[in-house]
Amino acid sequence: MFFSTLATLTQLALLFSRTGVEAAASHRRQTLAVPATLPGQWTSRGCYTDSTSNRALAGLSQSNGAMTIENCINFCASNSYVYAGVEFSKECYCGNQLISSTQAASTDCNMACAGDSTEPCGGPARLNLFLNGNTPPAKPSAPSSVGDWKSIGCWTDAPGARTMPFSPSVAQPMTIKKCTDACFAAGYSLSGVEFADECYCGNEFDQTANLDLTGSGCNQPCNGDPTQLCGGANRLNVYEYKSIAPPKIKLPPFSLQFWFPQGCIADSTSSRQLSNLVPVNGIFTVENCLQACNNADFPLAGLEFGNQCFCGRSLTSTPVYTDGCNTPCSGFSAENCGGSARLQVYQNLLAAPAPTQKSTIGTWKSQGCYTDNVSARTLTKSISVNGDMTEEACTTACFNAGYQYAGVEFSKECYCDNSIQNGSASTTTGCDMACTGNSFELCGGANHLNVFKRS
Ligand SMILES: *[C@@H]1O[C@H](CO)[C@@H](O)[C@H](O)[C@H]1NC(C)=O
Ligand SMILES: CC(=O)N[C@H]1CO[C@H](CO)[C@@H](O)[C@@H]1O
Repeated sequence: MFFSTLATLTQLALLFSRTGVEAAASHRRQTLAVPATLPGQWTSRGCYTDSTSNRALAGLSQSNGAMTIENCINFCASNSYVYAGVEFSKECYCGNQLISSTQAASTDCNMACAGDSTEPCGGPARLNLFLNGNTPPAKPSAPSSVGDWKSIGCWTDAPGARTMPFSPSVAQPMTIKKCTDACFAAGYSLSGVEFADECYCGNEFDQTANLDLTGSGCNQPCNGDPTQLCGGANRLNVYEYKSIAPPKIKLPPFSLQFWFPQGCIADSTSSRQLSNLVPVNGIFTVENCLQACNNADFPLAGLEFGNQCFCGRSLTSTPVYTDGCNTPCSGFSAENCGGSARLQVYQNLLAAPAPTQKSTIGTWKSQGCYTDNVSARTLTKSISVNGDMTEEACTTACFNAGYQYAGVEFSKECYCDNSIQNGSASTTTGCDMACTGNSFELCGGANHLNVFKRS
């Protein structure tokens, strides 16, 4: 039984392989030729590459069992296209530009037309291309506005995570206006056209969306208006309705709800107000910078120059509030991300920033944290200050009293001297109390001093 089955299978395999050989042979015998006479002024341009994910001819198309070169040319001509292309036996594509396509070997276009077995109708991912003799019109572009909608650029999209959630029903062929009209009617303030004939609407973008900065992915003319761009493969030309507040990206997650703006302050490249420059995941927006600082457990975030995200536990110097935080975020132009030498600061009001010792206060330089001992003081002159204690208040009091050293202790004490006394040692622990007068500043701890020395 086993052997007879095997024998049968072997015979079948031989039979199939012989059939395959004969089919290939008959295929070779078949001579495919472009008709000598084509409709109107149309001429054959040869065999060209195509791709299912980015069509070489992005206008109208059709596919049917009666496809011939003449049928395709007549279809494209009646729809005012300059290019026609037949592919994979029965497909016909029209367009006014050849997109990301190059000439291929003529032997690649070796499939007979479904409607005429003597004519070549391209091949897999190969077009027989025809031109009507006219100069192709100017390349399509994205108009800066369409009615009350203005262009906000070319954005990425993905089938698994749509940049905009709603796909309205729009009568083909697609134009930008048909899509903005459909989005307006459905109550949305953002409208995007994709892949020549798709329309999407939303009020905010998904967080996975990215601005295609070069715009090169938005390269397909609308199938209903060859002068306009309608996105591309996984690319949207997006329009925003003018009279509605700027679009926002998807609402920030719960973890960002306690972050609040703290104003615009002057910053400088030589002395950063927030010392940690961090990378941002996804597009560069305010929200994604806050998220980066939040994830790293920083209570302060600052945006600068449109594309820099800084995090910190405290500002390095007293902030000077100013204007100039008006540079659009590089990832999302509807939001501002600081400016040139301008830091737009946000704070997580739930996370109390850890206080730190200033590195300098005028001519005073930080000496770090020292141990102290009530019966053998590190700095032996106790001094009182006006108002609540801060590092500045103590250094000022010691300066006025003529001392070279100043130290703050136990959140509210100030000591001065001209040198470190009684063999006190520098330490990295024990200075952990904020000053009573400034919660961002360290004022020593129990039996520990933050020491400054004047130069
Ligand atoms: C503090 O100073 C006194 C006097 O020198 C000394 O006896 C004592 O051990 C010191 N205490 C500490 C914790 O160093
Ligand atoms: C306990 C002790 O040694 N105290 C000394 C700390 O330093 C001051 C100033 O040098 C001395 O006067 C104390 O005797």
